[in-house]
Amino acid sequence: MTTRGQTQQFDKALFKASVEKHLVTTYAKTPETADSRSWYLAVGKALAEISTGSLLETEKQIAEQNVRSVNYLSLEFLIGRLTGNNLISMGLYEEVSAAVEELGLNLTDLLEEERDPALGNGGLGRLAACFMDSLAAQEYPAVGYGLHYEYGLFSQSFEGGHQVEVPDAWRGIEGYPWEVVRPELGQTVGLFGSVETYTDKAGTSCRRWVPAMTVEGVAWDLPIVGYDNKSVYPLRLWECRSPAPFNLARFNDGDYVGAQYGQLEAGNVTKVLYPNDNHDQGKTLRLMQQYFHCACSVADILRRHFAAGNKIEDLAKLESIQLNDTHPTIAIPELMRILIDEHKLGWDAAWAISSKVFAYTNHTLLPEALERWSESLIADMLPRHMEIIFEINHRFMTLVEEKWPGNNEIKRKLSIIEEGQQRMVRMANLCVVSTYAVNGVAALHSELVKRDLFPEFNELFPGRLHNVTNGVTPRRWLKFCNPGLTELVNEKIGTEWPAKLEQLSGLAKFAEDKKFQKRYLAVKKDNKQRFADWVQDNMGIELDTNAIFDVQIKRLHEYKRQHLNLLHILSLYHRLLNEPTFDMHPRVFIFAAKAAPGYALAKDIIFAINKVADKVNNDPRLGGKLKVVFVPDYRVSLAEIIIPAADVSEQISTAGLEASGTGNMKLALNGALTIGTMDGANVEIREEVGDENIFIFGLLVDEVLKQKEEGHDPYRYYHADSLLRASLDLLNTDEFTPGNPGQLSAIRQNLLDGGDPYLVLADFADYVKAHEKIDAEYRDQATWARKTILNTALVGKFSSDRSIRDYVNNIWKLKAVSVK
Ligand code: H2P
Repeated sequence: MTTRGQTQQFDKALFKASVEKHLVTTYAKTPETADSRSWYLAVGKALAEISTGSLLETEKQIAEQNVRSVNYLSLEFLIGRLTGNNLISMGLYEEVSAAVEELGLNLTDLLEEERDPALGNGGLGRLAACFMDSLAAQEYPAVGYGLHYEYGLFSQSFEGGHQVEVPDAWRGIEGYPWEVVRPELGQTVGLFGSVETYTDKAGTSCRRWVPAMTVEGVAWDLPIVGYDNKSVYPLRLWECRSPAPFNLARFNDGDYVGAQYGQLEAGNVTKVLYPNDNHDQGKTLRLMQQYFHCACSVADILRRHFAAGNKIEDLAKLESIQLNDTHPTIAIPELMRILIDEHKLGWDAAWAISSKVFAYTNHTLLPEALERWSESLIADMLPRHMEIIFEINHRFMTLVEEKWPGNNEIKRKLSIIEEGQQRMVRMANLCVVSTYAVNGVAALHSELVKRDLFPEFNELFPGRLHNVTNGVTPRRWLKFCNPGLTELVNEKIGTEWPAKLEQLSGLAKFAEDKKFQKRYLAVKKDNKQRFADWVQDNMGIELDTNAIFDVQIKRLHEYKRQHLNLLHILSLYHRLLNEPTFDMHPRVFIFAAKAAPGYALAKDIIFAINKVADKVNNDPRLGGKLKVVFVPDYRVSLAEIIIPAADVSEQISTAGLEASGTGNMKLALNGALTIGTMDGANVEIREEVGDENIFIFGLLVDEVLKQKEEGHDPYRYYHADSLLRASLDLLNTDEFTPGNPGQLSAIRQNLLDGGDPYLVLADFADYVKAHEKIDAEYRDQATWARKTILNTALVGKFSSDRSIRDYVNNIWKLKAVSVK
């Protein structure tokens, strides 16, 4: 029996039998002994059985058609829980809900048992997950390649307000029900050793790498289920294991390997995801992770290529490899090595292929976040790759000399190798030189990539630099996470929008409709209640759903300026206590964020927000007007309950520094009004929703640059603005840390004596003004309703389906394959 939208044959009795079978045979529980978690695992396994069949069938049909596909290489895929989302894509949500009910279970409760696979830090990893969802939904042939970390991003708790990190064993003891191991796809990866010259049969002198050791790559596939179709694409995650026993005689040769043995335990390579502290620290194990990921993935791409009967010369015709940031850059010299050393192509022939296979996405302009690896580290671990990088650079420098004869300054600037005490390899430069397309992730960001980051490259390679504005999947970020709004939208514009988000514009005509406004606001209220209940149950804080829910959820970083938000909260606290005429609508400030374990100031900011929260949440003098909630352990499943409950979306980075943002899109889609700077995709959100439906403040990119050039003087703002002064000075008292003054002063110190590198003080006054406007406008509920409805209606552009079509049309040139 198949119902509408259902893409899989579904027989309720058979499904129930399968769940019960897995409960007993896979998880060794009986219906009597099973707890909720065992039932969730059994349901997950029963569903995975269906999707694995479809995955194999999709692989087969795509291989038979031998069409062009994209390979998305990313060190991070922040997929979130799969069960609920896959049920929606399979069109089986109601059916499975009914089936488990007959087993005496509740689907919503079961879904809560799934741990988030936290295989990413933030936006970059979440984007990769949305892109896989959109590739499968639109049936553009694709494979996602990532790493099978044993531990994902740490889980976070707070002790006395301080962040504490605990390892995240996301698979649990039983393993993750959705993953399936593919032993036949295993790869062997070399490391260290040397390069030797030898003479081949034809008498030609050749180079080859003789690794000192090898490790084994094991492939695990997670199913990416296409929405409302029969395609299931693999997200292939590589796990590193040691071959038993370490078998190369050379392993015992050189002491240099022996000396590093501790780090070389193969099992360590994919042990844990590196937290993103936006600071390259040249960690050996991180480079090893990157190479392991690339070597396994490139080998698997070639395996598929040859298995379909293709020749190496046709590689660029059939495969594109998208590098998600510079993290998988080492795939470039890896492919060159294979083409030259193993397939015996000459340099030019190899380059002609390789440079048409790779494309690169840049996600940041922050100089400290642009990866650089020391030449000596690469030369030691991957000696042949280092040779190839030198050769790429040598030929590139010839090109630069032709374009700008005798200009050594330009050469120094563009060179892949950075000269200095320790020579460094600039991975972004390697990417731009070696790929056929480079893209930024929002219009403004892509302009800045052209204008400020790579201007000379843009001259040298006209047409190589593109923009693809990010997007988010409407399936997870509206249909799944906001059932109330989904129902309302379905009623007004039908049910096709999850695959055609631009149709949401059909809601605009109801923006003034009083009845619709009421219902829309009622949905928001319900979502706020759902979140408030969660906060009550998990944190013991009571929230009033009549208050404005003001949300900032994202990685903790100075450039994202959670401390600007904090200063505003301090200013409200100060005014409530000191300005007798000051009035404000009750506000709940909601934060969620992890700080990289080594990032001291980020951790100080978390501590300060927690301390301020302790105080204001319990201060009767504030009359309940001000609440602050820092939700611990931010993750996808938390975002799914916070976002639908948000009234205000904080997107307040220093202009020019947030490449795009994607939380801004999710929040606007769910009806939160943005308070934001002219940065990243905020600029395009404003274009779509209109200036009157967004609260823009702060310096523009060029004003930021000018102010930095002229020398930003934080004390000038401090002395000129008494509210700012009062707010900052609160950090020096013991107001929030009774008996311990100075515990929060590091932030104040950074902003005043540390030079305020992210211009927090310069934007403070304008930010406060924008918040006052929000306060006033929220009080007029009809106006607010119109604005929030228009936000949902007018952000259809930010579907990741559109982003993927941009990539497909402008970069990858793929044709959809409809799986039968
Ligand atoms: C980063 C950028 C965001 C961007 C995202 C996806 C690295 O994410 O900073 O501006 O939207 O990539 O392109 P994040 O800061 O969340 O880790």
